[in-house]
Amino acid sequence: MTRKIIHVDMDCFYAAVEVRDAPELTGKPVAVGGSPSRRGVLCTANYEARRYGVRSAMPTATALRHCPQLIVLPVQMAKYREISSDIHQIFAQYTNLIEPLSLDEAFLDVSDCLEHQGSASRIAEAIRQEIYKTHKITASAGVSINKFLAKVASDWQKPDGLTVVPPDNVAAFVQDLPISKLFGVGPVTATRMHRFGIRSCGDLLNYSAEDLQKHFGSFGPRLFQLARGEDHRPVNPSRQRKSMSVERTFSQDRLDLPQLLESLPALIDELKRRFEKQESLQIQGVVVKIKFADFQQTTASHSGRYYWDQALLENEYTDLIQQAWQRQRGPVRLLGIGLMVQQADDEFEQPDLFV
Ligand code: TTP
Ligand code: MG
Repeated sequence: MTRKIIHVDMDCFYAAVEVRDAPELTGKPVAVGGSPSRRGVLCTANYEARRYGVRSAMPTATALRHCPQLIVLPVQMAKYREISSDIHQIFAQYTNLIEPLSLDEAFLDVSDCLEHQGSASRIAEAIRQEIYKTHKITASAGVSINKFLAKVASDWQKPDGLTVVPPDNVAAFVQDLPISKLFGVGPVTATRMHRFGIRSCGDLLNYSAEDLQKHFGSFGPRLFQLARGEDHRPVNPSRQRKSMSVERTFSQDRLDLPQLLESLPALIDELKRRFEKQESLQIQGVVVKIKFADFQQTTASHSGRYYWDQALLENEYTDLIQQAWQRQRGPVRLLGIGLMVQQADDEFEQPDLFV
């Protein structure tokens, strides 16, 4: 049966929220991120700022060279998280099959949804309108028969766009699609493909699955499918993320919160070394673990995408440690901090066993 998949992605999410809350900034280049004096990086920038070449993950100092009048606002994760969970509630009016990818992005499988006579395009439009009505920020959405096409489509007419790729348009849509739009094709793979003269999915159609496997290894069969607009991955509401963590058992229990927090910078340094050893890891969340002197253990976590920004992560961990510590307020024997991570092209490492 043909599925109906929607991908919703908020437009310059953090920046949009900040401009909404400070209307005098409307029309000005605005970014959200760490301060240049603390070697911070930008989480995102609005579309006005992007015109100057300002990009996500760019060091704030560099961004200010591109655009000296750029207004850089601090990150307010708690605020974005709250809006994100409200938006999730809007999705939940239409389906339970929701796979959040980050605070501002999710896949929805609306194949069985009866609202709007089951029209996925009208459901997507209703969701976009509802988000705008309640939060005064815009979302873009893509609608198609699978996750790959829905995701590419949501990006097609950003910001504030809706793009629908119906089943009979799939072949034409992928024909001219640049290979850089495929999950798992980063700059390195793209350059290799360009050397073969492969620029669009249409160019890939000339290669057999065996050829692609020979040239691109285990990714080959995926390429073969993607070039044909095929993607069988289900929308998975409970996708597990891998984690990476470091912990420390104290030789003497930490008696109060300030004492406990003293050990945070060293743990963050250690985590950073671990994180930087692996290439192209995306951070999907942060987590802390506390073991009290009586061996009771508790954890607290925040999900959401992060770039490695020391000051921001320090804030997040401090917040979580406070949260977790409040539960028992006693001496602590162990503190652990971790990241939920995903390989940038991990999308496809998902076992196809579910299919
Ligand atoms: P994106 O959807 O990637 O970006 P965006 O919403 O800012 O812009 P676009 O209009 O192109 O969709 O990410 C959503 C938010 O998550 C973004 O506002 C900032 C944050 N973010 C990080 O902090 N780190 C990351 O690695 C990514 C990808 C996003
Ligand atoms: Mg977005």
